[in-house]
Amino acid sequence: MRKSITIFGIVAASMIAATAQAGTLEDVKARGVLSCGVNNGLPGFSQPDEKNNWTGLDVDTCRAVAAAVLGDANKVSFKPLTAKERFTALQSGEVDILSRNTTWTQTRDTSLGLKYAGVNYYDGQGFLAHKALGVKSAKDLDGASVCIQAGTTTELNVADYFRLHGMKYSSVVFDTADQTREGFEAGRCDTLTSDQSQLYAIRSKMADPTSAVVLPEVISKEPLGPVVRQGDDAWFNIVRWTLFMQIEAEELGITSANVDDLKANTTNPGIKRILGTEDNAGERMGLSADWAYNAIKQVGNYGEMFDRNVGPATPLAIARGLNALWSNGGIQYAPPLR
Ligand SMILES: N[C@@H](CCC(=O)N[C@@H](CS)C(=O)NCC(=O)O)C(=O)O
Repeated sequence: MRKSITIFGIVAASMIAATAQAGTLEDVKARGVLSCGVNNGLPGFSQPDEKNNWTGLDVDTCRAVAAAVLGDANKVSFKPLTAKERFTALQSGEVDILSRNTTWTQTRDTSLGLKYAGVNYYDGQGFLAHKALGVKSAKDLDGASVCIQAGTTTELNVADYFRLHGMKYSSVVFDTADQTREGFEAGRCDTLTSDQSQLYAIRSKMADPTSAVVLPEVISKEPLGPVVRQGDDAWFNIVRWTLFMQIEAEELGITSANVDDLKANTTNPGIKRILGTEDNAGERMGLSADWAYNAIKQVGNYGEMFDRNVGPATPLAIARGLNALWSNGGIQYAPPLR
């Protein structure tokens, strides 16, 4: 008897916990707007213009989910968050998705009550150094002072890197990206370290971008992607499969420009399945049959999203590299959408 009460107690407690966290899909539908936590200003990833129009790869990752769930990529409210604020905002329910250049690590996956839904950008940590310092490699940084942003994976990576190479450094820690850049520009440190994609963005914001160089070493793996709360698998699946679907759409050659034509005329079973004219993947996630059509039409496939925001034709001019499809020399790979 006692045992069964205990068991019942555990079951009941875990059911209550699950109920309290579940229902994000219903909440978003009832609200009519998706709440998306983003960086407060990182060119290529998330940035508002003077009319508070947000653009960027992380922004588009949320827009695609809004299009899939609500049929409208504009029904997103963007909540700018600092590195320190980001996880609390998601845990507390202030945002439905955290899409803020956030690295997937084992610690974060296991101790924050959060879950990474995928990787929208494979990054790695690097160094930006004053050109006047004359260093050509990170291995020349013994004794350097390093500007770092608090609350990021970069702090531990830099400690590991210097220890591994038997070098010394002193850290100068700031709260925001702008303060870190200003500290670097003001000569508070010899080098600034952060995710490589961000180094180019940071350098582009400097008064004299030619006075700094990005060193060649990449010292860590920084897989960045959207994060959701644990305990809501239905919502997790939607965020995960919207991103996978965009990757699969690129592989199948479905773009925002040809999606209408393909929807009406294609005989390709894989394309029909995604576009909901055969099979109904949307229904399995509590969405309409045109969930993917809406996201591709309004936001595009993964490659379009990459090119528009960070690709060679943008000021960041980042090559696809690791972020190319697996069939094209990269590691972006979506499991079958069936
Ligand atoms: N990917 C790393 C770093 C993410 C991060 O927050 N980087 C800083 C360094 S540039 C940033 O984006 N700062 C923007 C801000 O807080 O204003 C992580 O998840 O910890």
